[in-house]
Amino acid sequence: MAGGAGGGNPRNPQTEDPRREEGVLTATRKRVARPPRFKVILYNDDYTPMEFVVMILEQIFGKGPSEATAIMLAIHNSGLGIAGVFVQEVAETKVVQVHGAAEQRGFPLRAGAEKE
Ligand code: TYC
Repeated sequence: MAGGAGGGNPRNPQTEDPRREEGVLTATRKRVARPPRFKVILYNDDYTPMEFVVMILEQIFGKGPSEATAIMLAIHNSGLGIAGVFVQEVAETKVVQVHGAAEQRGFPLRAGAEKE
């Protein structure tokens, strides 16, 4: 059938479905839960090497070298910074990974997860 199933205007599929008529859309649409997001914050200290923080930002947070360096320097200069934003379980796992990697090397780097 020309114009697609249902015969509605293919450029305006809202006209095809009676549940989507004007004024009804918000009343019938299923609400999709959007889970809260958590910032993973890295804190500055005087002992963790800059290169190690950059490596953490690359390996655990998936940043490229220039963004990782910029975030590390912002933390170094301001005291803390956001490494990434995730759902709670992922954020908490990243915090554990940061602490594990830092402790393995004997560095005092600290991280925390904070609800947005
Ligand atoms: N301040 C550290 C140094 O001068 C570098 C550093 C940056 C440490 C960021 C922790 O989260 C941090 N070696």
